Amino acid sequence: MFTIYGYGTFNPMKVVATAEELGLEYKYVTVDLGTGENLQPEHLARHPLGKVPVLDHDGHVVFESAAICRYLANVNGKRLYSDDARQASRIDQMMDTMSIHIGRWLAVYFWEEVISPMFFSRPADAKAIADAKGWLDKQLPYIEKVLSENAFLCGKEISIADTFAFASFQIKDSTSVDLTPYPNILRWYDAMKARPAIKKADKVVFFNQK
Ligand SMILES: N[C@@H](CCC(=O)N[C@@H](CS)C(=O)NCC(=O)O)C(=O)O
Repeated sequence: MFTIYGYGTFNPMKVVATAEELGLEYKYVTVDLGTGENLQPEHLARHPLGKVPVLDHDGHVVFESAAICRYLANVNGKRLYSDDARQASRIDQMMDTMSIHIGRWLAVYFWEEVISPMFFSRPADAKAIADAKGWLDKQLPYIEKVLSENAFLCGKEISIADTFAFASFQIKDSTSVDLTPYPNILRWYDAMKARPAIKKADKVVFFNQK
């Protein structure tokens, strides 16, 4: 039995989108970050840093969204991943590029334009946004080139790199991130968004409807 602990944000979306694309049966449990439920002993026992998402697979508890996505693929015949070391390294490379670089700068927009005003009554920090934009202007052309050569981020088939990255790119729908200079990223984004599994994941994570 898979249980995913999450909240209506982008890191849990990476995991739920992966679970849905794999066609898994799972239970989704909301951990309310708004009331600090993530910092209660029950959740700290699952995740020592008090974050979501967390996966519990029959008592085997895993945190960090990338690790969870790989685990879900590995225990499901490596679907959406690969048993070829070279292809797996390409998928890992793309997920790390998203986590460490591009996803990080997209998250700045979400933090500054959505979280800060909503939860801390603080306006977006224009300098933080300008810095993030500067980095994205340098880094997004790489993703645009990748997607001009293939339908998906790691080739002709969807992989966990796509489900993982899609969740970060969703930030564009609630912030001023402008992807119009990148038609192939937008083509990929719209195609991902239209997939039944992604629509389902969106409902589960952002509207709590299983
Ligand atoms: N690198 C982690 C990031 C997890 C993370 O920061 N999750 C946020 C929600 S998207 C969270 O739990 N924040 C609560 C807090 O920091 O108190 C992952 O990918 O799982």
